[in-house]
Amino acid sequence: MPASPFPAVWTERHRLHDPGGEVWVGVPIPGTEVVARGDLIREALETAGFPILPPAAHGAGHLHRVHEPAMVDYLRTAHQDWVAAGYPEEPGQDRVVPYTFALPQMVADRPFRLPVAPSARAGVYIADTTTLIGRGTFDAAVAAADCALTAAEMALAGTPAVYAVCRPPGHHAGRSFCGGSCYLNNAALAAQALRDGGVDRVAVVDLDAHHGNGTQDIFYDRGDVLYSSVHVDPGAGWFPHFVGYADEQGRGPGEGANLNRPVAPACGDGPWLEAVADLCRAAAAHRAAALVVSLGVDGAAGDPESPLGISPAGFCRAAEALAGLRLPTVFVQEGGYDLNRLGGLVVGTLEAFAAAGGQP
Ligand code: SP5
Ligand code: ZN
Repeated sequence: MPASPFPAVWTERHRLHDPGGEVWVGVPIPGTEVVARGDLIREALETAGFPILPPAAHGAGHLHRVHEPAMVDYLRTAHQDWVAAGYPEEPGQDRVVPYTFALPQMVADRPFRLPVAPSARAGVYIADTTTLIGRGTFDAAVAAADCALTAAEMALAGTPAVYAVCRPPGHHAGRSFCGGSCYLNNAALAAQALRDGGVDRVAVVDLDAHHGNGTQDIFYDRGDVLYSSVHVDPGAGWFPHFVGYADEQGRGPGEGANLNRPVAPACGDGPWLEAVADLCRAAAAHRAAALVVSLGVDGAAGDPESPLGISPAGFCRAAEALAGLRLPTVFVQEGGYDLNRLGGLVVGTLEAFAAAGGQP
């Protein structure tokens, strides 16, 4: 099989999303999910000779296959409602950021009331204070979703491997919540598009340093889409904190179709690659006919958002293991925040996949 680069789907519309930093433990800090990420990845792809294609526009109907319509409507209108409420002038915040949260024990067993104040409404749909919404956030999130959907459609049409350069990322966005710098779940949209295009069983393998609690949420009750993830152990104090433990294995028809392999902080390549091998075995046992890879490279040594310490060669070994599945594959960009290494890590991983003949 030739080691030729495969197509990447990218759009400059990612630049519409500038979260303008994040609020962490109450303090506004610069944040790491920055506009430059999308451009650095594009430059690295271009230099390496990957064909770069624009996404096709998809309607809200595609988004509603994995997201609650009310949540999509919220995202669409949140920033304009925020501005209309005057928060940019008083107290001086021009991004949507929640201050109070609809904790389940506070609102359970009562008729649900959508808060009137936009500041409070944010706490219904946004799970943390690091996922800010600016003027162009919704349009950029839709453009990222379009990249993932276009990539899935190319896979359905016979392209053996395709890479969706999604920014903002998606795997922390659930059926009706946003969080962790994610708004719409690009990987889940790709997996659902593959299902809707006639693929009976799909496997999602999530290599991002963090557990993809949004993707898990979306598919937790379903047996047709396996969700599997290696990530830094939430039990060791890491985001997303509440979810991502090994005993979360799916529910009802989805029982056994959710696999979490938390690994220890600073584990390095060895334990991480053992976990990746488990995820590949699970994808094969699931008899998946297509693969979606949530490709976060924030597990890399030196990344500011994770302590895993994975080497560039480690990501290549993971790519080779995925290639061994010989499945049509859609890569979806998630995290990765070391701006000096981001482009090289992504391209190196994709090239290792191609060189290993990762095509059916
Ligand atoms: C897509 C993705 O990788 N999201 C991960 C978001 C993790 N954010 C956790 C927030 C922690 C705040 N970061 C502060 C860094 C200070 N060293
Ligand atoms: Zn991450």
